[in-house]
Amino acid sequence: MTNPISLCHWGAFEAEISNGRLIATKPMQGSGADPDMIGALPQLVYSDKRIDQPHIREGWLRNRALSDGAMRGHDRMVPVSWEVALKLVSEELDRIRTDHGHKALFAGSYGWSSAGRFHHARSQIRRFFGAFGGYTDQTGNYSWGAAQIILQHVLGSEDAVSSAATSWNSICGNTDAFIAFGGLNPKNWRVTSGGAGFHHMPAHIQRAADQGTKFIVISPVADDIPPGLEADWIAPRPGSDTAIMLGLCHEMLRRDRADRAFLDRFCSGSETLIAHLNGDIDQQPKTLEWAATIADVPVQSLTELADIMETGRVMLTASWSLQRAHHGEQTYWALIALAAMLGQIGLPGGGFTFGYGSLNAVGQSARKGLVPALPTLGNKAGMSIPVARFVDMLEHPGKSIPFNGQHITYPDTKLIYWAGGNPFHHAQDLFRLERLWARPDTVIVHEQFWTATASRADIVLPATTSLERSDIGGTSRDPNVFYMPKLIDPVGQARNDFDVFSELSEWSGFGDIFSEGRDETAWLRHLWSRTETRAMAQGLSAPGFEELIEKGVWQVPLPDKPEVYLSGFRQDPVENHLPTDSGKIELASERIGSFQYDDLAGHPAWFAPSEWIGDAPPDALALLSRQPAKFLHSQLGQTDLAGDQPPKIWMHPSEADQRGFREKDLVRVSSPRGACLAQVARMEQCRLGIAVMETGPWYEGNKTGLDHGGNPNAVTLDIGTSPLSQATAAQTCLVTLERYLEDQEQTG
Ligand SMILES: Nc1nc2c(c(=O)[nH]1)N[C@H]1C(S)=C(S)[C@@H](COP(=O)(O)OP(=O)(O)OC[C@H]3O[C@@H](n4cnc5c(=O)[nH]c(N)nc54)[C@H](O)[C@@H]3O)O[C@H]1N2
Ligand SMILES: Nc1nc2c(c(=O)[nH]1)N[C@H]1C(S)=C(S)[C@@H](COP(=O)(O)OP(=O)(O)OC[C@H]3O[C@@H](n4cnc5c(=O)[nH]c(N)nc54)[C@H](O)[C@@H]3O)O[C@H]1N2
Ligand SMILES: [Mo]
Repeated sequence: MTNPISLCHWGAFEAEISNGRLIATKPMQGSGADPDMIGALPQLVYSDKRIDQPHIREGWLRNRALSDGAMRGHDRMVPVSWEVALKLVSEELDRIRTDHGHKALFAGSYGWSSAGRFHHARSQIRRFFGAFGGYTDQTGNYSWGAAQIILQHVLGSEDAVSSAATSWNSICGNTDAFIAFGGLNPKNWRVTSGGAGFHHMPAHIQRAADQGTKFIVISPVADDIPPGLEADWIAPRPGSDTAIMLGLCHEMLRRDRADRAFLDRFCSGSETLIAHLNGDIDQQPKTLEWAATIADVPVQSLTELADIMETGRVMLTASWSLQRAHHGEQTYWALIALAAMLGQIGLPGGGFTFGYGSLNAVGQSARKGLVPALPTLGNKAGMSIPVARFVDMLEHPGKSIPFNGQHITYPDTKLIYWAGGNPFHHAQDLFRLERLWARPDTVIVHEQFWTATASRADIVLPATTSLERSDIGGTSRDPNVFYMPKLIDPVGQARNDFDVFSELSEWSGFGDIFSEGRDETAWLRHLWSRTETRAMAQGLSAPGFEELIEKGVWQVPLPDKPEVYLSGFRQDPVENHLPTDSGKIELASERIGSFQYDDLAGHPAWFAPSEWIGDAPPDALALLSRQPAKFLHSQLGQTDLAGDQPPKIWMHPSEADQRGFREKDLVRVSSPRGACLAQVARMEQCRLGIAVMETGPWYEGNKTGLDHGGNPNAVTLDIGTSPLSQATAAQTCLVTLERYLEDQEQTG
């Protein structure tokens, strides 16, 4: 018998099951998924961090809402039956709604959850609270929250970061120079939101290189160049990319190589931008010298970059990390401006696309709309806050914040409900989160594992993993849709999030609204019938539900032509005008200008970030907290992939020498927010003035403000990118390092 195939965010896999137990997992043949991450699934599923049954915090069990929230994470967790736990959840939801109203229920529950689109925990919880009558939700995401807003103004939609991409088929053979701000780090291609059948990015890049594309990587760290690829490397200060892009715009104008006809026909606001580039108002022309000083790179390397851009077909890209920083919107706006100057937007292999270096399958070429999604039920409370502002919301109930031209007034949160996310992984400034997490009356978490978040809840309900239930999964970036069969029985007393919410909604009398009378199989069949209809509209014939189960995967036929982002607009900018105010690409935006935000002009501009290495004390380092190589965020952190603890902090050998650190020395990484532990690791190919850590280690903050788990979010800054998008600015962070001497640590 052949082994069953299933899917997770880090790829498709073959599972070996024996006597009802998952024995081993390996990448689906030919998929290119990472064997270490896939191979860790049995360890993950049977980890001793699994939550075996529902638990209630002792203090809450005794005093409920009157208990001391500061004891979260300290009190004993008392095991209880499902019946007791669900009754308490149900009563508490009812109490909060009656006493405080729907907005007091914070259930935005940001997080990646697992692959599998029906059991997707964040969709389930939002559907439940929609049926419940409303809640406070979260808008946007951590990945590209700043891009999402700025692109709506500049291009009329977020497509350029969320779904649209010039495909590799168009790049290969057409692109002369591929310029990657933030690089093309292969570690990021191990993951696709929803899971993908193919991990072919290294092959795409190799094919492009073989067909003559020259790669230029602009990143503080050379491992952002894929191994084996010959690429030019420019290593700027973090946070300076916008200045480089504007400098190059200025240079194209100076050399009379800017495509004025393109600017006139396809863009609005170019005069305003050009006036800024020339320094008409601030008397500072945005020359290459100006940019080189900000970025701390030789001006010669920028001149050479401009030489490369002058001829041939140029593809510009920026990793998502570049907009997860203070003023992150500007980087994306400036990249679009630079592409507009070159005038190749909408041509094969030219223009810009965001995120080739950020996620597997960007530009892979696949048909969209065929992966099912669980429909939500709206939110009658009409309340949603920018995703990364939730700690601020906990601190300042009633405060009004600017957001994309409007104002959002924070609700007074009485209950937090999370399923499918790990805020004690993803939020910035975790010590602040921990202080404010104590405030609400009640915290309820569905989790598979005793994460830092689950350990800090009042009511913890154990959830199944995607291997313990059946589902349908995939991503619109990849041409496969998977049936994900239930491979093993639930571990311990774990239940599906769907079953928990179904039962809660039955008790509260809105079972029909939430589940619509369907069980798992009926839902999968229903969602699949919608896919069949959509497939038909695209002239495709999807397999029937039974056939899908039997086959395990539907290989969707590829689109007929390579995708070229904005080619339709280029062919006919009137008929296919953009949904912006001007119908064109907005190189200046009157609308953004009218918001009159500080530090935000109506056109792309470089602003020094609030913590800026260009103006920092000599012992400071700019901390890049980037995506982990072998985890998915905090997921897999409970397996052997976590390696030696605490996690590493990489820096240039001379930065280590200057501080007297040897390899593997334990150091305290500090900022005004707090500190975390890390092990010194030297990295030759890295610029000065920076330190690099991976996100994902499990937070273990103590009362002295030291996180023994080594989570960089113990030190990151929790501010919005700008009043425009209020997105995470995690990459803007200065730290200092000192050797950690255990006996000097004060306990308290
Ligand atoms: N400093 C810094 N911080 C960052 C970033 C950064 O670059 N730097 N990146 C940010 C980004 S882009 C992101 S996307 C976020 C990621 O933040 P998250 O998405 O919150 O991170 P995950 O670790 O994926 O959390 C998912 C949680 O859901 C649980 N889970 C999985 N499946 C299920 C399920 O079926 N049911 C239930 N109930 N639970 C389930 C997992 O065990 C895990 O604890 O982090 C952000 N934080
Ligand atoms: N293996 C793995 N892959 C993942 C994920 C994961 O958890 N694990 N998470 C996925 C998710 S949710 C997301 S959102 C994407 C995120 O994708 P990205 O945001 O692109 O990923 P990062 O690793 O944070 O950053 C990419 C590179 O940007 C560089 N960089 C950082 N700051 C600067 C800067 O100011 N200037 C320049 N020029 N370069 C800079 C860093 O060297 C880093 O290696 O990754 C996805 N891929
Ligand atoms: Mo993300």
